[in-house]
Amino acid sequence: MSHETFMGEHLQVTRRHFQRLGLASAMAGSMPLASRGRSVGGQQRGASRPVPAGVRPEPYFTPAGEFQDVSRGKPLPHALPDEKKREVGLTRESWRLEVLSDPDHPARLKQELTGAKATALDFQGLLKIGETHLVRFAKVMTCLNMGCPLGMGLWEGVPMREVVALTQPRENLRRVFYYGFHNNDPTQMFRSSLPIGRVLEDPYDLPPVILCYKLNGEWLDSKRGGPVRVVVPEGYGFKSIKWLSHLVLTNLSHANDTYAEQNNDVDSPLKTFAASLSVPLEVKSGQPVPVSGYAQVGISGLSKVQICIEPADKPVAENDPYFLKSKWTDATLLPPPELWNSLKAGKIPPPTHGFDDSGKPKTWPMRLTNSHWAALIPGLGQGEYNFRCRTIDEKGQPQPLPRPLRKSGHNAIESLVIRVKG
Ligand SMILES: Nc1nc2c(c(=O)[nH]1)N[C@H]1C(S)=C(S)[C@@H](COP(=O)(O)O)O[C@H]1N2
Ligand SMILES: [Mo]
Repeated sequence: MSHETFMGEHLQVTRRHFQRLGLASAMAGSMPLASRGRSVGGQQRGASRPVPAGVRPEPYFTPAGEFQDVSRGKPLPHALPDEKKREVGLTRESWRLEVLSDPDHPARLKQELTGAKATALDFQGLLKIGETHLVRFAKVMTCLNMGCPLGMGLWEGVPMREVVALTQPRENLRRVFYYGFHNNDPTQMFRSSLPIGRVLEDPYDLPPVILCYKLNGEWLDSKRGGPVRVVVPEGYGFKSIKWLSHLVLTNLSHANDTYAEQNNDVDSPLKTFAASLSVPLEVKSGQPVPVSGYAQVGISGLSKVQICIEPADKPVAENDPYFLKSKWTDATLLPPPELWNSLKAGKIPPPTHGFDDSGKPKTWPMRLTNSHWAALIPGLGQGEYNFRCRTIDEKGQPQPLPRPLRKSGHNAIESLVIRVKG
């Protein structure tokens, strides 16, 4: 989807919102919603910077082919020729999953699932589990350090615990390591891990950790990690290993994720934060300024999005890195989409975690997904202003609190300049 089409869609939902407020004319004026670059990490980018692919008011779910891709591997596993994919287990027909005990820190299992013993799980076996244990949930895929989402998906599969159970673990099992196809080159292995407790049980009403084989109702394609990937509902992207080939059951007590190598915090779940999508670069004095954007709803939920506009020459308050002393006003959180256009029939099929049987979200905004917001700033006097937005989570904590540290997930407050002409 092109940048123009994307912004067209965003404008459509926000326009509907402003029209309900009787403000259609305010928007007609100087084409105030002309898109501009989003800021990332507080730095303003050029006006031509494309809107992040993963942020969609409608159709809301990102078509699989439009996710942003950050996959590693030389060659990229999804770029291998079909014949090679068949040979290495990257097709539904050839896929096999081994579930092994870690030789260095063994877990005691009744049996391993191995290729050698012809007990490895195949795709039919996985689907069989799905007949009785199907899990489906909405989740935004976000890369830890990038902040901007790679895509919003409706992910479908079976709980990892059902596959672990096939080995009949007895004791000495504290963690699951897992990795996928990596061109048979140990230096290319991209692995992640979870405490066994998270795999066996779902705290705080989270969906289970799944072995995923469908996205938005279609088979998971090769680029998104198919035939099978892990999806960890509350995790950043690096926990959701693609081209899954191995689960290793271990008695080691700590993480050994590939992502830990870059000074990343590999245990912290998704944060809540807001970002703008449409803020005018320049407006006329006295004219109301419509602004809009999205918020990622992390583990602590979302109660509000707020905005703040201050003269650019206002002295920066001391000891206030999070602008707690600034004057913030509430933006409007936009309702869920009426049609889920990227899905067949435009509907969320039952059962889906967090949705009722008619396909309506049980709560909104919904944790682990994107929400959209809009606000109208009253007319301003001539000059330059800093525009900021932030979230307040369900516990009342303003972004980037309670977790402002950068390496546990991007959530810096962004800052944009609006010029008001006489
Ligand atoms: N096997 C494998 N899995 C992987 C990766 C990878 O490079 N190789 N990248 C991870 C990272 S860092 C992210 S952010 C997500 C991105 O998922 P997506 O490609 O579906 O957007 O995949 C994760 N899973
Ligand atoms: Mo990532």
